Amino acid sequence: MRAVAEAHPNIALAKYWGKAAGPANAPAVPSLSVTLAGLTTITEVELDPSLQADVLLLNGREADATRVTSLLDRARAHAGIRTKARVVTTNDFPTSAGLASSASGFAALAVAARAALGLPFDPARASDLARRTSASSARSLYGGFVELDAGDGTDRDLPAREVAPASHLDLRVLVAVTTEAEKDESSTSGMNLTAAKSPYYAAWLEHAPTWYREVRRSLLARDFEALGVAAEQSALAMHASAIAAGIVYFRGATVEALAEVRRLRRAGTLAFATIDAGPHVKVLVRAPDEDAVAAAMSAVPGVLRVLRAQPGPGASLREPR
Ligand code: 2P0
Repeated sequence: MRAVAEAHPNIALAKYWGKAAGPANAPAVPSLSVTLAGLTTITEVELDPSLQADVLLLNGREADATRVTSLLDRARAHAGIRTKARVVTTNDFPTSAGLASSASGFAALAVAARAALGLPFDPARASDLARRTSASSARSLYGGFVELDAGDGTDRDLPAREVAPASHLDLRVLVAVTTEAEKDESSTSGMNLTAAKSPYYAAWLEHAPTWYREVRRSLLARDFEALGVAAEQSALAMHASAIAAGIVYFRGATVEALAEVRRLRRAGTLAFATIDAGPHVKVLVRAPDEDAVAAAMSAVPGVLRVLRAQPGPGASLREPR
């Protein structure tokens, strides 16, 4: 009746942007991400027969439970149980600001909800469950480097899968935080507007699989430079397609941080940028360059602070307190 799970955000190296045709919230393009240690969501699900509707407490405040209920309804249908739930979830990093808190949130929710309903721990089943509410969250079920295929227009199961373990590459991800404010355009609405209005969306759909394949190849070859080049291209092309539809996630400090990453590269440091549906810049570096690049990014005008993360574990169950 009660279970607690923990999950970590993931950062896509090859981006998902746009949904496949069909009802199942499947991506239009394949993506490949790294799950991060050091940033954590903890979610408790408690079934409570006295509740008339699901209740969500997000970082101590009651929040809209619509998407939580969509995931819980699927899990409840699978378990043959109708009881509503109280969901208490906390992040130790800024929520809703392009740091993929929805990814760790729905991954933790899928694991905790299945356990509270008496279903066995099963990462693939939890990944498919999470994906149907938030596609990027499917990748946070697994640790290390993780991929998610594009949908094929059917309702078949589509879980993510591990490509390589966290220990595969000595990658560090430095998150240059540019604002504490919540973003004004959600990922779902941003990508749907891009699909509807951007003259470059077709070009994104055409080229995204090429960057995904190059990210995958260079990752498996441990070719950090080729990986960084392809990851940065994937992110900038995703944003270019969105910007052409009027969806601009960048702020001034985002552009300053991008310029600093390029300056570091000209000076001989292998640093590459990726940006999600928010204004923060995530810098990909190798472990020996971490301290110097973190110091350089901290000095960029408008960068508030720099979070440090590295490849980490997938979602798991915890002992309820
Ligand atoms: C990604 N993003 O691959 C891309 C890059 C943000 C930018 O997946 O509509 O919350 O819930 O499936 O998964 C964030 O979007 O979107 C995301 P929905 P989601 O990480």
